[in-house]
Amino acid sequence: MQYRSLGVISAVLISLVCMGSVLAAGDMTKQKPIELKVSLGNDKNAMRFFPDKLEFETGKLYKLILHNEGKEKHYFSSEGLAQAVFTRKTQVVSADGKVIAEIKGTVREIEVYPGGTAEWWFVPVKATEIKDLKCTIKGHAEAGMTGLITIK
Ligand SMILES: [Cu+2]
Repeated sequence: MQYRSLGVISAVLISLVCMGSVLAAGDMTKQKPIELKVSLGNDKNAMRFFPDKLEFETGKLYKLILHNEGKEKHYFSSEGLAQAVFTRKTQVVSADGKVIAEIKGTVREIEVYPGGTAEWWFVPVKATEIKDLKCTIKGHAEAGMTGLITIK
């Protein structure tokens, strides 16, 4: 009899714990973000994304840190990525690492000035291959500023 009630109590506790984790996973934008840094140009090559092959997984929260190490401004532009993610927010970061602006709403393109940093927080919602990542400044994509994004 005692063992039986222990069994029932354990079953109830186990279900409560499971429900808790199900509820916690319900809001995918509240996870601890996976950080990924992309440099827009650097001193060796001003016309490239480093890295230029990006991989994400659906259902995980990412903090994509776009930092311009070069001497001219660049765009991180991808209609395909914009359509495959849910954007939680975008942040503008000052030179000393403080968040100085937070923008809500969908994102398609981010322009980052020399030395500047922007963070795009998003959750991929669609598995796909995206080939339209580029810098939209005239001549930059042609010079090699393009990239490939895979969402698994
Ligand atoms: Cu550019």
